[in-house]
Amino acid sequence: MSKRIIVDPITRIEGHLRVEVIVDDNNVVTEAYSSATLWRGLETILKGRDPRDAGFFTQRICGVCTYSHYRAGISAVEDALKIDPPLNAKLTRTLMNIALFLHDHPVHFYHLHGLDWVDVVSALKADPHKAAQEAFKYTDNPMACGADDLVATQKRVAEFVKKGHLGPFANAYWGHSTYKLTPEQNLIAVSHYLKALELQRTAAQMMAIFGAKQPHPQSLTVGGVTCIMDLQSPARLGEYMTKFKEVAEFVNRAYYPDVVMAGLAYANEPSVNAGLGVANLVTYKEFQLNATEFLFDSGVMMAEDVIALVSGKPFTVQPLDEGKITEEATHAWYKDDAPYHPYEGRQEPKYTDLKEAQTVNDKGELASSKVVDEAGKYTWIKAPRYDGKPLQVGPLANIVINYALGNKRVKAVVDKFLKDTGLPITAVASTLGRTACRMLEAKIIADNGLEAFTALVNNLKVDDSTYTSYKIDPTKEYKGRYMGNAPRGVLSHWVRIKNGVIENWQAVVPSTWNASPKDAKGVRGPYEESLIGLKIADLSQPLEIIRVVHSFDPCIACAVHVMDKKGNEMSSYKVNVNGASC
Ligand code: NFE
Ligand code: MG
Repeated sequence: MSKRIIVDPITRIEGHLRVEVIVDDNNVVTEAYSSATLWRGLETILKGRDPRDAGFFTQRICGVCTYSHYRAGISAVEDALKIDPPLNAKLTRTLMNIALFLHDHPVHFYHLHGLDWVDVVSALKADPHKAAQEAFKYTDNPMACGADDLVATQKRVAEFVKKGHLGPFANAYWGHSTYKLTPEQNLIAVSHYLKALELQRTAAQMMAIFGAKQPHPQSLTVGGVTCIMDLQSPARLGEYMTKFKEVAEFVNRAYYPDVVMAGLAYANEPSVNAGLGVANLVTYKEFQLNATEFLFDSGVMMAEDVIALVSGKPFTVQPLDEGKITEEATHAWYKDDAPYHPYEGRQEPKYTDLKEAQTVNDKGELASSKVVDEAGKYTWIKAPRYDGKPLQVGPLANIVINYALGNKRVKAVVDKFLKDTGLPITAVASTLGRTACRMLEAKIIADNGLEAFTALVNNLKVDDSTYTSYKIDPTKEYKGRYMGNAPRGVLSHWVRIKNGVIENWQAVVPSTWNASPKDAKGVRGPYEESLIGLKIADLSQPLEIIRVVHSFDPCIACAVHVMDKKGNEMSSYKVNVNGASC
């Protein structure tokens, strides 16, 4: 008899996500449902507003990638009004985006996802001297991994445990059979977990140098940037460079070696060396480095081309056709099911709740429980599609497509990683690959980001413009969009302006692509698809499900752009091993 596992909410993410899976008699996942459980309606709030204010609203879509939505809100209006901001403004925006990515990716690996790979309790059993030696296997210059550092780390964690204040280390599945690091390796990673907390502060300060604060920076405006005093201050520019180097050093001396270590240890673990899921990938050019060059390029690769690439066969990378993007709501709690291009998109809510079902609870008793309505609507997240097909977005898509395009900066780093781990290129197409590609993306930014800084400093010597003026003609209609890459993948905002105010605004967000429900044809979204075939060792401890879903770095606040008016109903944590018959 098939069984249903409900993980609700999946924690250590932004927002509220419920995942239900059906497993067969061998505990292998045969069906999956990704359900976002809260709604807000930022797109509705934007209607009728002055387009110049849009960025200040869109940045409130999320508390994590606030900058991504801020810049998207500003840039979509610039696109509509055909404004080309000065190079100084573009490069300042790059520097702020670098601050965001170098903040976000390490936070994800260490503080949101790391404990899926790292057993903190095991780290307490490690020999710190052996661990200090072990750290040299993965880098010539390990950070925070001297024997003294590691003794101090163990003491800090042990004191935490002794007081019973487990904080972020509570409620995990310590000792789970799929944890693969040795106690010494776990200790190295825990030391970096603590160090990464300090790095969060530094990266936030990098953003605040030009953005005035973080989160929710304030210095972008339609037409340019307002941080003129900071750009004219050598001390402020120097401060950015110092902090950049500090964070870049962490990426190279801790993050990179830790992912190499995890790659080696987990290479043969079936729950992470599969799970690519939706193999259609998209990325968008990002990180303008100078007047003409970007660090990453755009492209779309459909599944057959991704498979050809990793099998060493001929493949193609297609240019992105923005006209092929739609969002539909067959299984989402909105009125209009049909697919609409984002310029025509709509989001009138139609909530139909979960459904009552007889399931077997943890004690083996028949009980009434709420489960997703498989045939009906089951999430607040719409289903974005490209030419009618789901796409996976995020660092995996960005790295694979740029590797396929022959992007030299990307290829060098990916080839080094494959050499350091001995992994084949096929290993990238997996849950482990998603986690590794996020680190590789951070490393490529850390290794090349100062090019944008140098270009800005040089340009400021000959050009002091930071703003392009413009007029909005209330008798004219405009439409425009922003496309770019946020830390979780391709982000687009689409605006139509009429009578001088916003007529329609749609945000199609990275986590909307990845957390998408099924569409009218029953085709699954990326989270759902990546769970199919996953074998779960112990149904009462579904760590494998959490690890796969976390590898996407879910942000459900972004995906639904929502705020709950009635209060938070989903505060109870439930891992329901209920042998529901289906
Ligand atoms: Ni809320 Fe976001 C990013 C955007 S959502 S974190 O990155 O855009 O996937
Ligand atoms: Mg939207």
